[in-house]
Amino acid sequence: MNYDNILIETHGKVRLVKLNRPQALNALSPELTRELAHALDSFEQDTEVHVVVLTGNEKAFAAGADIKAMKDLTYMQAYKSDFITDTWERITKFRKPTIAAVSGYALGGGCELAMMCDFILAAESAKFGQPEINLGTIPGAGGSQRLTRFVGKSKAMEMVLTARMIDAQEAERCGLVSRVIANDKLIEEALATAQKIAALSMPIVLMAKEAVNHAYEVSLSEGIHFERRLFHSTFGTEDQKEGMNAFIEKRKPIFKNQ
Ligand code: DAK
Repeated sequence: MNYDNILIETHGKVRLVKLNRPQALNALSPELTRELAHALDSFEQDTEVHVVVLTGNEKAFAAGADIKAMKDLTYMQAYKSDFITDTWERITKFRKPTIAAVSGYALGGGCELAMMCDFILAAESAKFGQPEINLGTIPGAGGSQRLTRFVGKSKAMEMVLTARMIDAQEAERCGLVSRVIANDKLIEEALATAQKIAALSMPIVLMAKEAVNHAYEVSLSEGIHFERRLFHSTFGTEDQKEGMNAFIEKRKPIFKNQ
């Protein structure tokens, strides 16, 4: 498939995916989300790919779903086609780590897409918001649910009800982003972070991601039980033996992803 709306760069085992509709502040059109889903499918199959970094440009990560593409939808069209659900949800099922590197606007579906990644690194210029209420609609890709889990009810409610945007510093304070990075260092730092993960044991990284994600779905005791079982299973891997032996022998581990 040829991609017209995303750009892909290869950095060793890391793929940098750039949303690329600058003329529309990277508004997430159905074509763009289809291309993104297709690229994720191919990365999932490719054992050479360990981590994906998703980014936009300096002005916008993404200013939301494409309003021009959806404004005339009828209820029946949206409901019967389950409007763009499958392509949007692809990233939530992606097993390998994903990092959102956000500069500029991450609004509506843009904020939701960033939240679907495993963590968010924000440039100082980043602005997050769920402004759908201004358009006469509400968040449709999980914003009301994921934002509330990230930042708590009060701030999520204020953002969803008033469309107020928060800047990178506020987003870091309330736990929406893991770190704020100087504007000109964002991609460098996101790639360095991704490379660090890519150098680890892939199956163990997948288990760690699965364990953290489980915390969102189940009770604490069930989550801890799940984590314990995964932890025990790491002792069945060659990479656990290599990691612990390398520590004792004061050398760098050589993981074989086995
Ligand atoms: N859609 C389409 N075009 C957009 C856009 C968007 N979301 N945001 C910006 N653009 C376009 C503008 O129309 C303009 O195009 P031209 O007029 O030049 O042709 C160009 O990008 C530059 O935008 P501005 O001229 O407005 O730039 P400013 O710097 O003045 O303002 C802004 C930047 C980000 C404050 C402003 O563009 C803005 O407010 N944009 C809209 C933000 C917004 O309301 N976002 C939420 C959209 S609703 C779902 C999945 C997802 C969703 C729903 C369901 N399912 C899985 C079911 C998501 C819904 C949404 O995101």
